[in-house]
This record gives sequence, structure tokens and C-alpha cells, in this order.
Amino acid sequence: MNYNEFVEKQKSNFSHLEKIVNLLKSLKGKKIITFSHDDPDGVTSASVFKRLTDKLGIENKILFPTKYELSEQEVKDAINKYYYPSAIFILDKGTIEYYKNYVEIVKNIVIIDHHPVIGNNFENLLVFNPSIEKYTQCSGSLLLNILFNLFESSKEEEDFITLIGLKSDWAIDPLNNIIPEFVKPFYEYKIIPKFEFLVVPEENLSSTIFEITSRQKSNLLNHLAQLFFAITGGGFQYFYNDRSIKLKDIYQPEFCFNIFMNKLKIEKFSTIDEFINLLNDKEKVSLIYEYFLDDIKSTENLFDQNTVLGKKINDVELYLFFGKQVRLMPMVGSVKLYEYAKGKEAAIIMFNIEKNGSVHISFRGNTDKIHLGKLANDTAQTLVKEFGHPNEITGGGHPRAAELRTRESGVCYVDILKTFFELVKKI
Ligand SMILES: [Mn+2]
Repeated sequence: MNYNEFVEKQKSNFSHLEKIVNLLKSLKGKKIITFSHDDPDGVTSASVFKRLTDKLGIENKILFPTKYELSEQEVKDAINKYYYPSAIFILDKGTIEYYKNYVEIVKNIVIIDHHPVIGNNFENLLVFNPSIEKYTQCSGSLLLNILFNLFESSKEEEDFITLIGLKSDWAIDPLNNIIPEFVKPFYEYKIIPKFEFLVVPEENLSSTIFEITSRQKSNLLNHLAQLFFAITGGGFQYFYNDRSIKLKDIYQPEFCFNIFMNKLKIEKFSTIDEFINLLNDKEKVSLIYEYFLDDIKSTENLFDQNTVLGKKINDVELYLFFGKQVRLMPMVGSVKLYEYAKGKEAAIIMFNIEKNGSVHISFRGNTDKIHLGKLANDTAQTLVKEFGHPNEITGGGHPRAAELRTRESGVCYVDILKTFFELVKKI
């Protein structure tokens, strides 16, 4: 099935898709507001969407709030600040039941998203999410590319941006030949013919946050995705405003969006520096990227100094890392775990005290023997039972990757550690 056939087929697979197309057609000359995720996939999704709405003659104010879930207050604030829109689009920010309450503010609410849904009643919303039926590995950017192609065939620029969204959301791994079914038609018909040079493995390229199991080779796509991660702040708000006066006033997700809304000169390049040289504002971009690479190096050193093998549980080595205001902790931790485990089954639990004193714990493993998502969730639930703050203390994830955050709960470090280690004892 070629990509056009695949795109057409989505209309019958997802009944709301045609309604979204018709809504967009009816919005010519009108105004909308789009809320997109502030991570690389959200920025690439917004970029493809803005290119579409520009073609359709729709005024489209794009915002990148720092919190993943969109709150009612954020919707109201945006309307007060900009204008009353004819529709609101929510991209890559979850498919969450309470979003349906926002139809009382604006009648047309459209969700385009690929995350597992939260809740089951989405009445009055228009939803395009292939994970509604069963989990479908893809990215927001690909869904926007599909929508774009329902109007006209996407060009090199849109496809290039879509590809970066797929990679930076960890949805594809061409280096290890991992392309999920849902992504294959796009990858084979839109990427390989034009951009094969981005995905060929190269041994002389340095490794990025995207090579975990094999650090011997990389490709330009991984470097592009890492660059996007650095410029946007990765959805973790790793911002560089205070490092240089030149970066003082930028909001990185928006800065990244603006760069890639400009006409892109996508010619063949063989290093990431060559690519940066093709960009507008290349001085700021390379400054950010330098700081990012410095951060990676210093966080790698921190891991080597501050990681201990804490315990062996069911043949799984449990490593512990403790740090304070550590940048890029989950990404570097994933790479380091692989290095420390040396082929054995292992997990690493990373504790970080954030700027505001709250605690962030990242869990990464290379085995399903200890379900890290469950451990993170149990820890959060136990803390909530004892200290309250269910909206501030959250934890969960997959068997091999999970996060826990205590945010503004004020729960102290010792109580968090105690709760966590008591649960570990029970495994
Ligand atoms: Mn995403």
C-alpha cells in the first residue's frame, strides 16, 4: 500500500477524520487557537499543522504550554489574550476525557494525538487518535502529515519535519530497522526516496541520546532529532536562558517552531554542523546545542561518580543514582544503565532534587522482571495516602521506563526515600 492509499484508508478507519477535514474547510477566513505539546514531537506537529492552515487561509495562533495536560484556565487565558476562536486544536497533549468540558467554552474542540487515552467518554469532541482502539506506535507529527495529505500531497519540507517528530518521540529506530506498521507507508514512500541519506548508519558519527544498545554507529536522523530535543528543551524544559545574554528572551519551543516555519533549505549535508549552518538564527541554535552537549558530558560524569549498585533482586541488578538539579537525567541514565549492566538484567533508579526542592525519580530497566511503572505508581499512591496532594504527586509508566514527580506537594526527601525503599523491600 503506497502512502496515498494509506492516507485515504485512514478516513474509513477513523470516522472523525473526515469531520475534521470538513471542519477545517469551513474555517477559511476564520481564527483558531492550537495548543501543542512543548516537546520535539509537539513542535513538529504544530509546524506541519501551521503549514496546512496557512494554505487553507485560517488564522492559527499556536501555543506551547509547559504542562502536558491542557487545563481549562489555559484555554480561558489564551482566549482572553488573543481572540475568541472558531475552533481549538489540541495536538500531542493527550486524549483526556475532561477535555470534553471545554466545549462549553468553544464548541469545536479537536484532539489529534497518539497517546493511550485517559477515560472513555469523548462525546462532542472530534478525536483523531489511532491508539483509541489499540496502542499504535507513531507520533503526533505523522498524524498531522496524514491530515495534510488529505488536502494535498506533502512536500519535502513537511515530510522532513514529520520524520524528525517520529524519531525524537522514540517512535522509530531506523538504525536498528525498527519501523512500526503504522509508520511504514510514510517511511517507505515519503522518506526513503528523498531522505535515505539521513538514515544510513555511519560509523564516524558521534553517538546521541538515541543510541542505547549500540554506540558504535549513528545516523544523521538521530543527530537531527537530538538537535530538536536540545532546541525545544525536550518537553522537560531544559532551557538555556540563563547561560547566555543572547538566549535570555527566547522561549525555546517557540523559537524552534519559528526556525522551522521558515523556508527550509534541505540540501544534502553530512554533519549536524553543516545543517545548522543552513538555518536562520544559526548563532543561537549552535549556542544552545553547545550547552546541550556540555550538559550531556557533565551529567555522564555525574553518573559515573554517583551511581552505586544497591541490591540484587530476582537476579536483577538495581543501580541507584542520586543528584541535585541534574539535567537530562533520564536520557543519560538510559545510556549509562546499558553500560553498567554489561549484558546482565538490570534497572537504574535515579533520584533528582529539582530547583524548587521537589523530587523527580526516573526508573529505567532492561528487563520486565521488575515492573518499574508499577513500582513508580505504588510509590506515588503510598505517598498520596500518607501525605495527600494527588494532583502533585504522580508516578507511573511502562515496565522498563517510568517517572515519579512530587512537584508542589512539599513532601520531604527522607519520607519519599523511606516509602520507596519499603516498597523495594517487598519485591
Ligand atoms: Mn508525541
